[in-house]
Amino acid sequence: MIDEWPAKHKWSLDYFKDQYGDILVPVFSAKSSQSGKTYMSPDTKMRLGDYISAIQQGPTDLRLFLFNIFKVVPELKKDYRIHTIMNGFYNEFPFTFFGGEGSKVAMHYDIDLSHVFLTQFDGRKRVVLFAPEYSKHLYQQPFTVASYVNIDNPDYEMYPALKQVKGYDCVIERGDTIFIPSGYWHYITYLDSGFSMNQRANESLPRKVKGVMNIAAHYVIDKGMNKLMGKKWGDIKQSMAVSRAKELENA
Ligand SMILES: O=C(O)CCC(=O)C(=O)O
Repeated sequence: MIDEWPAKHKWSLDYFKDQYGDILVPVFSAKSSQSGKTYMSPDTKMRLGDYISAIQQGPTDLRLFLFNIFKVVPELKKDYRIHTIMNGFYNEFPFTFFGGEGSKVAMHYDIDLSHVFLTQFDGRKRVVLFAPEYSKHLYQQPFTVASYVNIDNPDYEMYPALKQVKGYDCVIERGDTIFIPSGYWHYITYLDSGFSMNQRANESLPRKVKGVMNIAAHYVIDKGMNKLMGKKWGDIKQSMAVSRAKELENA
């Protein structure tokens, strides 16, 4: 997918550290995916160079997430091309994702229901995918695009419907692009420190509308209730997810 891009041979953690080490970036830790006041908020800001040095030094959960570096450094746009494999690419939202060895991206699907083309530039990443049909089996957290299950250490007693799930398990490395179809659940583990960039496409108007409604439910209802009720809201959502999956347990 990226043979024609200058970025294929140019971009690496060291290159970004040398060239753009001074820019300030929002850094997330694993805390940001837990219920409560800090839900989906960055923990701190750091210089990109310091952040890259930190992830190169060893395992850490610090991540740059949905970071549009191209807004801060527009000259980087010269290094990649918008894919032409299908219609509907959003030219203005190429996001980057950085993480250290051992970082995990909790199981989720993309809230706007775009198709995602995720390209790896440094390090390796394990990507596990499940089809949207498995949302109940994966105990989707109500009003969000997240799941309660931990597939590294599955709790089949708490989440028995998970036993019926089948998915895809693969590793991407420098130069690879993985296609994540709209609504597919993905769980990502950084096998090395590294980074990737995604391009998103949505060629369907009904799916775009559904995506906007997802965003509204998440930002208005879920974020609001997290602020108002904190952990209690988290408990309510978890029991909703368990009762939704009950009907599947004996299927
Ligand atoms: O690679 C990552 O860190 C996350 C990527 C992701 O979740 C996405 O592209 O939707």
